[in-house]
Amino acid sequence: MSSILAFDLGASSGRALLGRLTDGKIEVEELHRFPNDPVQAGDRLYWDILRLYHEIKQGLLKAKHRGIDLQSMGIDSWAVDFGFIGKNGELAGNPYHYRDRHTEEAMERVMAEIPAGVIFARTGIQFLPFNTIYQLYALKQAKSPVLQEGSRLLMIPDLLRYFLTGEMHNEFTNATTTQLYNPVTDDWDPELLRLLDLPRSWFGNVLKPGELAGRLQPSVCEELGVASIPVYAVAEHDTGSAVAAVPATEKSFAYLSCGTWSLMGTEVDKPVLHELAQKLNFTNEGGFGNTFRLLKNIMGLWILQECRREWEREGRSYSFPELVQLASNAKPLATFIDPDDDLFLPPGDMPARIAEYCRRTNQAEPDGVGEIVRCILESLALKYRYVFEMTERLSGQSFGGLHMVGGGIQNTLLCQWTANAIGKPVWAGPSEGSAIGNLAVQWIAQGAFADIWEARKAIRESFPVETYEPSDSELWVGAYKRFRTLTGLSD
Ligand code: ADP
Ligand code: LRH
Repeated sequence: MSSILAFDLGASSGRALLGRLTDGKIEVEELHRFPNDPVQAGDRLYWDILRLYHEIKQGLLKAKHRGIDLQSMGIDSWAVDFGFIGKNGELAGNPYHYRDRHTEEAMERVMAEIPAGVIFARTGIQFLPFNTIYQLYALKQAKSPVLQEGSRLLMIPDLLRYFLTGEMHNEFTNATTTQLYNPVTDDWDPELLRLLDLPRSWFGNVLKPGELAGRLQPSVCEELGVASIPVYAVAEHDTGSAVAAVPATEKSFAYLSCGTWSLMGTEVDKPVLHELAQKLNFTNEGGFGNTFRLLKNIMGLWILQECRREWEREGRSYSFPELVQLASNAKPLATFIDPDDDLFLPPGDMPARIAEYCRRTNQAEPDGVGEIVRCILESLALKYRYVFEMTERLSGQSFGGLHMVGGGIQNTLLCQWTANAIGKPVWAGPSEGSAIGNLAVQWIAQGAFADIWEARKAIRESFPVETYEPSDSELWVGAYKRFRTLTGLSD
């Protein structure tokens, strides 16, 4: 029996999942879970990177205390963020959170220097204001001291792996999210680096998911009193790991990775680089086995997380199940927001911003917690329909339903409303998609599964998948028309 460990760091929490494989059946156990709260210090919003590293060590210690003989481990996390390792081998500065305001206007400025069409043709990546490319531009403009000759840029899992192994590598799936990686030449794009005056030496060799990235270094083994275990590069972008874990049977399928973000799309063999993909602002993020995720970011449950944080600040604490219960009692299909309006990207008072959006669009403001939560969840479900249709249009496929994975599937109302909105079944599971995809890639690397399809079959047979059949079709078709008009979303 092989025991391996997956660390999955989401924007709201992190966990260490122990995976065991017996006769093709996967069992998982959550060894460790920890919050991932960003830290505001002065004007800046940071990740608490050393705390995250500490939590990874805690996970390893818990495995040791349980007497588990680990064969390997892997780390995945949210994308686009990074740290620099200076010439002295130390972390230079503390990584910024992608929601920090330092990138304000950076995307527009870069696009004034390099046409958007050139950037898209060279990377296939959607235009999000916090992509690594714009963060680097903003740091350069600010003459940040972290940018130095001879430094190395490491994405978040690259950085944590470096602390563990002492080896510096960039991993493919996360590298693509920088919007500086060319999926056709399969390398950092020299032209974009030249145009932005970013030294090639900052960017290292790129490992594909499934390649060995090193072993726990002696100092770490000594500190923790553990044996040196192999550390694999997995699909280190959490969305890449989540999609690897989709328990699909069909080659072409639609998915929604539902957590802090909602990521909806399909898996393709080659990046889709034509004009319509750029116009619809779809992305082609690198995946396991040289696949690409043709998908679009939707703001997701972040808006609900921020409402919850705001209510907590006011002294009202609600669990997610309580919020879902309150929403289920509120008036249906009353008010809508476009979750992807710029208003909702930065942290802050989301209930007030939802009210502002409603005033702007001549709608009555939702009154009370239940109505606000209902507005968020129904608007998400309707936005899912919009992106589902765009995914079908772009890929030329018609999907029989939607696979949902991620922590958000514990919200059964959202799953049901998503089925209602798209008018097709939703298959929900597993909820720990990213961590399970992380485990699957380690097992493929070790030969325990022949390929991703064998791994997906094992996932299908090892974890429950809940089916939600669509209902109330007429109501939702009417609501979708209103939603499209109110939000101004065009074809
Ligand atoms: P991330 O990995 O991005 O941090 P997760 O995949 O862990 O996010 O999903 C977190 C989201 O899942 C929360 O924002 C919340 O909306 C939802 N969620 C978690 N637990 C529950 C629950 N018990 N009931 C309903 N929703 C839940
Ligand atoms: C989801 C995610 C998403 C990125 C965002 C920064 O956790 O990795 O795929 O766009 O975080």
